[in-house]
Amino acid sequence: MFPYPSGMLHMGHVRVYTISDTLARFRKMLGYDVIHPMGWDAFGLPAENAAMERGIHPVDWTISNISSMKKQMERILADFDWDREVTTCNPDYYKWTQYLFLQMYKARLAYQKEAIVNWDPVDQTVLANEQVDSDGRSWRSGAKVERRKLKQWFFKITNFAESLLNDLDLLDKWPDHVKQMQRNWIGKSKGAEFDFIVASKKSEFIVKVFTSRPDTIFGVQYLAISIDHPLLSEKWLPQNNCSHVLQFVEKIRQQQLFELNDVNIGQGMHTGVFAKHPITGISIPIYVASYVVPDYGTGAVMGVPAHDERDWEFVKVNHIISEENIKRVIIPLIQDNTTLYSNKVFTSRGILTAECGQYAGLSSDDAEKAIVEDAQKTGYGRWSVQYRLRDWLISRQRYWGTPIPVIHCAKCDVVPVPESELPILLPTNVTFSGRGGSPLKQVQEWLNCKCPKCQGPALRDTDTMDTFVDSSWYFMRYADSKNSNQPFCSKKASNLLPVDVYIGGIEHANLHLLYSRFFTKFMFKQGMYNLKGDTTEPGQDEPFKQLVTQGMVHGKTFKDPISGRFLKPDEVDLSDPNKPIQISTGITPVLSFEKMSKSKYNGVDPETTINNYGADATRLHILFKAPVSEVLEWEDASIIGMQRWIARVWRLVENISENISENVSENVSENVSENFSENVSEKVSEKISEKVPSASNYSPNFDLSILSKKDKETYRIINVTIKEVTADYKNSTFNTAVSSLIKLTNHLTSISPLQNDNASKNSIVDSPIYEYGVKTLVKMMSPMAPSIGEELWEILNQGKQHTTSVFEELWPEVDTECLNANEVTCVVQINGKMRFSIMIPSTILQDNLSIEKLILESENGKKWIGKVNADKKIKKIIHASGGKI
Ligand code: ANZ
Ligand code: ZN
Repeated sequence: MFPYPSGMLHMGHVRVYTISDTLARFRKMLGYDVIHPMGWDAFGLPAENAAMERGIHPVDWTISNISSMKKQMERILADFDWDREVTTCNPDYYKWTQYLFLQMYKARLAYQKEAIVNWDPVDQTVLANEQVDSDGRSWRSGAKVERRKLKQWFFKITNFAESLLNDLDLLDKWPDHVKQMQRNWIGKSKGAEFDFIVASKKSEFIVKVFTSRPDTIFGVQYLAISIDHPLLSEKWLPQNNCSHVLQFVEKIRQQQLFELNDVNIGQGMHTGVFAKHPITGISIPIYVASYVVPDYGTGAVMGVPAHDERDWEFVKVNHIISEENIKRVIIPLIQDNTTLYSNKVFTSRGILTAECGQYAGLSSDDAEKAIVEDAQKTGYGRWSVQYRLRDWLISRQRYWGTPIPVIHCAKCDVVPVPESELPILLPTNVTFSGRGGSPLKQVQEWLNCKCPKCQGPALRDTDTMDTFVDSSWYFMRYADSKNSNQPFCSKKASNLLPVDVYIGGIEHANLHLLYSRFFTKFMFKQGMYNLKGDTTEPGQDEPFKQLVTQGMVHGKTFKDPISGRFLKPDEVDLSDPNKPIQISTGITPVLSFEKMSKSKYNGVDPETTINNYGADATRLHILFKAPVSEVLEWEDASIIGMQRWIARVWRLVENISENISENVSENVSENVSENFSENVSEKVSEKISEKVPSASNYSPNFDLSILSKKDKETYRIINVTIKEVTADYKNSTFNTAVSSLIKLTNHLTSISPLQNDNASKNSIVDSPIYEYGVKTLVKMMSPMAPSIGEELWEILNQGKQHTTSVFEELWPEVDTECLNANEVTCVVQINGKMRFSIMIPSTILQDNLSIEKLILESENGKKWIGKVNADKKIKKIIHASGGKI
């Protein structure tokens, strides 16, 4: 996920881009043609706020932030394809965002309507529902959100609700909890709609209700409508009651204006209007109630107090009926007198009571079907599916965004800007007052234009798009970032997409990821790309094959144990890292790891870390300290551990290099290297064209058959490590990859010739297996620690004329044949007593005669068997599980 150019890379960025960079380098070494692009989600409010606070134009602020963040990305050694860079605030990009808006408009998926919107009084703009948290506060400014009625642009994402929901099942490489969050967000609800008729002398009004429990229809004792319901008019409200009711509605509206989500369930008032129950004909009172959501379902609810907690509460608070008059129409399947109705409300499904006429005795499931089917025949009801998902409100009354390419003409109404006139550029001479509406309204020469249809005077739309529109298609642009004729070339996009691995924070589970899926489905439907040449194959309109959600980075936090106050760094004595002391009191502060924030004094600046420990150790720490999806507890002590590991690998390499330069004849090493690199480059080109991930690339330059027993074991350990580490990289389990590589380092250190006092330096050169091990180790650590990897690779190849980058090498190949242990333990019993054990080569496991021979010829064999058994005969060979004998 590309970043917002705030100007500073924080630890979260460092984590996500370390993960993606490591994966990209690994896949390149496997032979893939990897695209590892980067861009900037560069529109948005902070740039405008900076303009107001500091008098810098948003363009300048953004560009300077991008350039400093780019430098920081280089410092963490992230190898991005900068030639594909995408910046959403550049006209060459937003031209195509505007183009996509026009395509949406043509497809009738972009429309304008008056709507009650969430208004952020601090940022002076409209927010999407998704940008308001459960406290009713703006996700950005933190201000309590108000509600206002304004004309706004929407994208009809609800048209895609069904495929956005169903296609989640195709995303088998997405975390389940993210898919579940999207399912909940889309919120599909199956139920039925019933018509309750309000009849007056002159005409009738149908109050439609949506219910997820049609089986409870006989238990309806009131209806509740939202404060926006059309029944709330002078025409329908009884005269004596009308002003009273409308006053109440206004009161609720005012309350909701300021307390969006603190809606009191109990607030309701009888409208004085009654409706006829569609089956029983009983007269049902209609209430206006604050709990009914205006834009969900039909904005009206059938109240069933016996079987819904909220309805129970509502009738009690509003004294609609007394408790003994509550009509129970569902009873539990298994009746137990003690529990029956002991909780008063019975919300489960069950059996319909005698009150339910012809449906009495049916189960909830059967009754539901029968009731709705009968209703459908008669016409007073029907099956209905509702989604919680709303259309996407994309208008923002701000300057720093993509202008909506629409013109308003007094004669022709809304006229889209002709595609040939794109982009509609943002004017640059604007003033930022921060008060009321978009600064674009003030720029007269920009605002006034000609109507493309009638050529008369007209006005530009002064809204800009939600920045989530910009980020809903940027991954497609990476496929063809310099195209000036189209958003992207269909063929290029078809070849490259979907994105193989998409990495980013869980906070985007509902917003960005849903919008991107919607845009991708739309672009696919428009025929803008086609992955398989066959449009019917499912899943082609999904943007991201695999999703990795990285966990947060938490900082070490110290609290005063008495006051609970967060302590500043200079208030804690850390001279003994295991025993921190609060300087003022001399006691041990409370230690925890928490989300980094200024108020907790626990932030860690990536620059400082890199200056202190280097980028390689920083990256290794990030990858080693926690699995990618989990919280990472930032601790400098563990970076030091990574530094030490690097130093140990360095020593392993130096062991060889000293000898390479001293002892290896130039000629030999050159020949080897030439053959070697020829091989490699051939394989790379072959693989890139085929996109096939594995081919043998390295035949160690020694004869396996003449290796000593010890070397054979080392060879096996190296190959087991290759196998494990390769799988770890593929699964993004970098923490265990580091563990395995450290284990290999330990082993290589233990056999290192320098470890051996009496070994001459020459013995190193006599140990090609050691060299093979060290080279393999360096290659496999390189994607995680790229600069040290390059450096060590260069040292290892000192003798060569042309040293290549380690990233031009192919990933080490596993020799699967050697993976099993070479020997198995054979336990020898003599006359029922265990006497000794002996190692048997795995190659002769099936050959009992050879096993016998080995046993009898062994020292223990001669000693024991010769003693008790003159014939030296072995009675039985038993092969136990696990290869034991
Ligand atoms: C009668 C009933 C009886 C209900 C019962 C529930 C239990 P979901 O699953 O979320 O779709 N409802 C419908 N529209 C509403 C609105 N605009 N605002 C507030 N509540 C609304 O929930 C559907 C249920 O929520 C509907 O089923 C309705 O109450 C209520 F034993 O109808 B029910
Ligand atoms: Zn016109």
